[in-house]
Amino acid sequence: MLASHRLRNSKGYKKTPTSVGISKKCGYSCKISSIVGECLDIHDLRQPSLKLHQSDRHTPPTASPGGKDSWNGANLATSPRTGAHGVAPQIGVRSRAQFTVNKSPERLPDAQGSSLRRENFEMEHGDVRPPRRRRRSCVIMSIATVLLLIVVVVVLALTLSQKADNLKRTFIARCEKFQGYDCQKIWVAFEQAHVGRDPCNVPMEAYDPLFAEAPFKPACNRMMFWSKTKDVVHDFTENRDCFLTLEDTLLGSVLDGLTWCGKKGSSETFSSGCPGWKDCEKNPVRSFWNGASTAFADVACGDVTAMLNGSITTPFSPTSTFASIEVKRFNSMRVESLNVVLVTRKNAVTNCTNASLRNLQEELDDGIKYNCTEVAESQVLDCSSDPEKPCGACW
Ligand code: JS2
Repeated sequence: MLASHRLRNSKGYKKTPTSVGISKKCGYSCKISSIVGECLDIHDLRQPSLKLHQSDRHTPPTASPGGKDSWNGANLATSPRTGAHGVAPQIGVRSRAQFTVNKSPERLPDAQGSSLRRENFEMEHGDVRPPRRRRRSCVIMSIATVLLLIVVVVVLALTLSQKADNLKRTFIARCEKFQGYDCQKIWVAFEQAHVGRDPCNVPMEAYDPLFAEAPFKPACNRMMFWSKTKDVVHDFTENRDCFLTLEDTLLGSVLDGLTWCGKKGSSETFSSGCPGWKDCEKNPVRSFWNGASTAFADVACGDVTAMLNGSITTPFSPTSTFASIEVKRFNSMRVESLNVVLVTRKNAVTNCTNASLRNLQEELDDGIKYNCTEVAESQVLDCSSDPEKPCGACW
């Protein structure tokens, strides 16, 4: 619906040539010619059979107050405030119109017909209901709008808090899979790291109390690190207890795949509307995983294994968590050797002579022996699904 006033800018009538508009102020629809900018055609919808026409553009009816005009006996009260049948002032004043009365009763056979006709009529001619009814429907509309807004806000708030509750429920449910831990205490230690803080100002150290509450225990000769092989490595470690990755520890498995953050001035933990991994350095999820990787690599001991991806050109990517955090923490005091398992698919693009793997050897703490084995992904998956096969025989 075009509000005629909006079509009228301060300088007069420049917009779309002709259009039917319902003037917000008067609530009437009228054909507006942007050329002359006047109502060309006005219909009084209260009397669906009454059609106000402006045959001659520039001569409005000079109806005498309450008197019959010369057009088909239409009765036009022309007081500037209400005009004929309460028609809005601008008709009386500026537009010249011809009024025709079409008395054909058959046009409105029954209620359904009449409302249909009324609709078409209103579509064509705008809202001609009496001011009181119009005000009432406006009030009803605004109440409905306000109610709708309240419902939307309430639903949104409920959804958000539900999402936050879901996060806590998931956390506790996953935590309780591990025996001997006080999961409520661990949740509190987890929350204190980010609640009420700017979600881009949560450093790794903020999670130290959490790592103290659920420390990573060393699993010498069984610790598995990985990079760009998340699915195949976890398929292997979830089915075989030969090796342990960070995501197989309590904290790693509880928070794997989850997103969370806090907000200044709020005591809640949110799971949506949080900064992404790359949005800012010190976001809660990134700080947690960097802190967890640091703490997990710090307890690595004996023969350590790393499953890397032989189907990408840089299996040891300098920006990866494995390269930028974990390898740097391997201390030859604890770590005897690092065995790289380079998982290759049919479309393997590299092998153990890959340049980035030479960078890895240079990165390793002196004294840590290095070994690399290319293994077909299918062989790893076979081993995952065959618990009888000894771990050492998988590669
Ligand atoms: C965001 C997540 C999650 O050695 C491995 C593991 O110890 C791991 O924690 O970090 C190393 C792998 O990271 P890298 O080398 O960057 O490999 P990637 O394939 O790019 O995996 C990135 C995932 C790092 C940590 N992380 N980060 N959200 O849900 C999530 N889960 C994990 N493990």
